[in-house]
Amino acid sequence: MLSSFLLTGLLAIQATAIQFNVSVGRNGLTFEPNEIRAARDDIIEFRFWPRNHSVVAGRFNEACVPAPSGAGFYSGFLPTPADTINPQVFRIRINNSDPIVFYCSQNNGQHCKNGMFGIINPTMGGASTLAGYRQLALQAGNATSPSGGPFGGQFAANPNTVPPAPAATTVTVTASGSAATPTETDGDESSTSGTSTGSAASSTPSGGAVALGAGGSPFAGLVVAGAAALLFV
Ligand SMILES: *[C@@H]1O[C@H](CO)[C@@H](O)[C@H](O)[C@H]1NC(C)=O
Ligand SMILES: *[C@@H]1O[C@H](CO)[C@@H](O)[C@H](O)[C@H]1NC(C)=O
Ligand SMILES: *[C@@H]1O[C@H](CO)[C@@H](O)[C@H](O)[C@H]1NC(C)=O
Ligand SMILES: *[C@@H]1O[C@H](CO)[C@@H](O)[C@H](O)[C@H]1NC(C)=O
Ligand SMILES: [Cu+2]
Repeated sequence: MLSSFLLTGLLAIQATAIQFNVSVGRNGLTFEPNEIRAARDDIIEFRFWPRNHSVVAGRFNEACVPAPSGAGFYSGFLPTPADTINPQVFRIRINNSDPIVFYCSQNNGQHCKNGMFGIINPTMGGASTLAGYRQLALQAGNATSPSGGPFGGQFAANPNTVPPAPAATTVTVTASGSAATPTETDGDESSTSGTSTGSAASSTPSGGAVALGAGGSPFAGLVVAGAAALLFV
């Protein structure tokens, strides 16, 4: 429907461009949303959360591997301290209605293999779906980052400078925070159950914002976020 609109309404393209905003690593090893229906000239803005993620345009027949011959885009890694969001966003422009798959190439925790990917303009079944890519990703080893620096997009200032207001779900949190202390010091997230609690704690600043507002203690923020992560699991 979108493509027929574009075919019949070329004059309307400029007026209808949309900016989609994708949270990178906000809730564990995730892109949110991870399915986007975008049209030519739309912008996808990737906003980076702790700890150290990237976004790479991939290929559908081989998971966690960059698109052939430098096509697509690569943000590079954007290390982001706990309880912050990265001051920079990475924006790409959509050139056509072809499906695009993207993934995070962080291998400390094998983010791609563990589900950190998304699709722009997925097909209804067939090869270009999240389910299809997931099957390949589960069998993948380490992800590949393109050689060299970022390409295929532009950096801009993040419109959000502090973690935004928390979601309402955090009201159910209780004081079961003993497992919430982050165990990593290397700046990367891990997929193992023991450390994913820690990474989830550090990558859920919305939960932290609740406790920071209520109790004023960064530690309380981690506890609440970690407990929220436990509930989420
Ligand atoms: C993306 O964020 C901008 C503000 O930075 C907002 O104007 C826009 O509506 C958002 N896009 C969507 C699809 O929500
Ligand atoms: C995968 O990446 C991790 C983290 O960079 C590294 O320690 C490990 O050696 C890599 N494994 C292989 C098979 O390259
Ligand atoms: C759109 O085209 C530009 C210019 O050729 C390119 O740099 C960019 O990577 C393309 N966008 C996507 C999403 O592939
Ligand atoms: C971010 O991750 C990349 C890839 O693993 C690594 O090379 C880089 O040193 C990391 N940066 C920080 C600050 O942890
Ligand atoms: Cu990642």
